[in-house]
Amino acid sequence: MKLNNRLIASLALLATVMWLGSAQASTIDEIKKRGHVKCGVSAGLPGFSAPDSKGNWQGLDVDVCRALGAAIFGDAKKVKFVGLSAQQRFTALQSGEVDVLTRNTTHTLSRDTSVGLNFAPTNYYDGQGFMVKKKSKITSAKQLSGAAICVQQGTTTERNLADYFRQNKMKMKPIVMEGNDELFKAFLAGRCDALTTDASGLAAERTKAKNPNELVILPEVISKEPLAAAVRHGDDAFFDIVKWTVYALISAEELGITSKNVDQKIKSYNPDVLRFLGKVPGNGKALGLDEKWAYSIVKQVGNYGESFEKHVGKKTALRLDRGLNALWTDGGLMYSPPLK
Ligand SMILES: N[C@@H](CCC(=O)N[C@@H](CS)C(=O)NCC(=O)O)C(=O)O
Repeated sequence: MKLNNRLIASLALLATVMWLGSAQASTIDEIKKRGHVKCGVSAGLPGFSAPDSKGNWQGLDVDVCRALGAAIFGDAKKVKFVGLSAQQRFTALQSGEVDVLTRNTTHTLSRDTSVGLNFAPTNYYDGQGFMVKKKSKITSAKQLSGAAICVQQGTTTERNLADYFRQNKMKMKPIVMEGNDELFKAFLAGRCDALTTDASGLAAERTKAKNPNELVILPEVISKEPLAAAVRHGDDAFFDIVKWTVYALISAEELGITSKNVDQKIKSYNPDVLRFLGKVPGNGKALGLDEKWAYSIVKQVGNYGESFEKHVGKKTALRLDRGLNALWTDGGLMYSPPLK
């Protein structure tokens, strides 16, 4: 009898552990049941994520989210965007308010461990910089000793700023705020001498100014900011989907598959192309997705290079170079492991 009770108790414990395990590992089931992916994004960072004049979200980070909709549902529109400040983002992910952050978030050791995140591959290699007003005549960060510097709360930027000034034996006064817009307004109003954040963020903010040419980004890049999508710890299946969705965007560019030529590429003789497009099956099944998952990404969203040029490239207001974000074959760091 005692043995029986113990057996029942052990089985109950095992069942609870298995249930907890499966409950934790079910983001993708929840997404499928709900019918859309919930992505946490920056609320107003032109080029990365911001609503356009018609209220449609646009940007390089937004495209990662749309690519997830395309991969999971075959429909890039099956996504919802939740605008989050830097301070709000991790709580929103942990509480389940969003499934994934596609929000210019730097991959760091502490976020990967203590904050409990898993990072997808970097979708924008960045570094922290400073912006000043042209009329200040400042041309180097080394001239900022004694300056008041505007910085956003809850970012890697805050710590890098302190480190940089300490390392260079310079003093500064941080002006810290949570809201991006209020921070930029404070900078324009002269409450600080310089604004600091990721260089891409500076380029994005500059486009909001009445006269962007009056603002200068200084040449120093003081940190490494690999920006990547992130999911919660403990859900390998969903992590795999997010990871390979980003790789698919990069891989499509490597294979020369674009939103324009994707339908012709189905007739290709290249086995990597055929596997990518699902003509040779296997990748979809391995991820628990339709075999056309990667086809849908490129058809509806484009490849990484297309997304880059459309939102942040030379012909946009941000005018960013590919730089480190070029393919490895062009001297950059963008490289996808094989989709096979
Ligand atoms: N990459 C840094 C900074 C990210 C960040 O939040 N930057 C600000 C300044 S560019 C931003 O995106 N703000 C947009 C917003 O709050 O909507 C991090 O992960 O901590």
